[in-house]
Amino acid sequence: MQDTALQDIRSAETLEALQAVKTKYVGKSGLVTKELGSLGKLPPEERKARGAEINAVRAAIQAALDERESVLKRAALDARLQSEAIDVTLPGLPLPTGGLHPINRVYDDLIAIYRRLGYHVVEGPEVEDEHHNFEALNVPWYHPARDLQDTFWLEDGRLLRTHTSPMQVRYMVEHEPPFKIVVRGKVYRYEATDATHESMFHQLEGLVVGERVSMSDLKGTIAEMARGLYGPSARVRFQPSYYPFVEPGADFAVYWDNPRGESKWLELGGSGMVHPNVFKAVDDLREAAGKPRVYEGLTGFAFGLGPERIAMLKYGIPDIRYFYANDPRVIGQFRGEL
Ligand code: FA5
Repeated sequence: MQDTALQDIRSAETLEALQAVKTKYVGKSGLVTKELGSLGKLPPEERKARGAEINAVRAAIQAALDERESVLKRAALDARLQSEAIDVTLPGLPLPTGGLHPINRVYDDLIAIYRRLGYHVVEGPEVEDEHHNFEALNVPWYHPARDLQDTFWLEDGRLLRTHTSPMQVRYMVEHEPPFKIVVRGKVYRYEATDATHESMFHQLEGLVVGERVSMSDLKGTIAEMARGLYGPSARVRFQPSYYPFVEPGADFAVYWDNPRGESKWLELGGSGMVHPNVFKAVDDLREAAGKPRVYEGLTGFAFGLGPERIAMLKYGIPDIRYFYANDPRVIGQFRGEL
């Protein structure tokens, strides 16, 4: 029996087959177990020798079973590892990814241009006080220009900045000239919205202060920006305009060969030479903070523009309100492109 059992064990190819062999010989009603059970029928003098014999057979079978089991188990594990092996060189599954919002892309383009021109990029608070948003920018409380930018007021008397220009004041109070900065950020106006006007939108503000900074520096800078955005064919146009914090002031527009075939002058923003009253207000604030007056007598230019207008044309978005309605059909078009 031992030989046939060992033969059976050797030829068991799977753990299930081995289990069947085990049951056949050493299971509850297996052949060896039965032999042991029948010892009682033997004459007492034969029992001991026969018992030892069967136990030896059982031990040999059990040892063979254990060994075969560990061999089969290792083989099964190897097979599993083989079949479940991960090929790390296979391309991954395409997962839905986010993407940069079109306004951020336009900001990135603009900021890359200005960094190339040596500008620092700064940001400032969206909650402002009247002094920085209006007074220090030469817009006294009785000035009709306040009506040009209707304001969201907070209960504590502060406000949501209506433009990024208050950062001109904040930066100059903290830093000494010469410098070149651009400011990026959100601005807010209490106004009826339409296809080209939102109550929350963005601005990029520029400010350059130094000795003999001139209007032609301003024009050259805006032209450089236009060419950076739209290529060498871009042209810029300046038209006189009024902003209390600059003198003279000018609106600027860009014209270029638009691949969409809708070439027209794109009104981008306002600009001008920093008004002497702004420099004076800055020096007053500096003096109050124990800092030297360093701005009076200098010149500088400033500009402010809305990236929404650029993005609308660039991406063919007909209504500014689409940018912030969180409609996945709009935002989804910019997925994965970074
Ligand atoms: C200003 O806000 C001035 N601070 C710009 C400036 C800076 C002038 C420095 C001179 C020197 P204005 O209100 O025109 O100006 O706004 C500037 C630009 O913001 C506009 O040309 C337009 O592109 C954008 N803009 C204004 N209002 C809205 C609006 N409701 N929705 C979307 N974009 C707007």
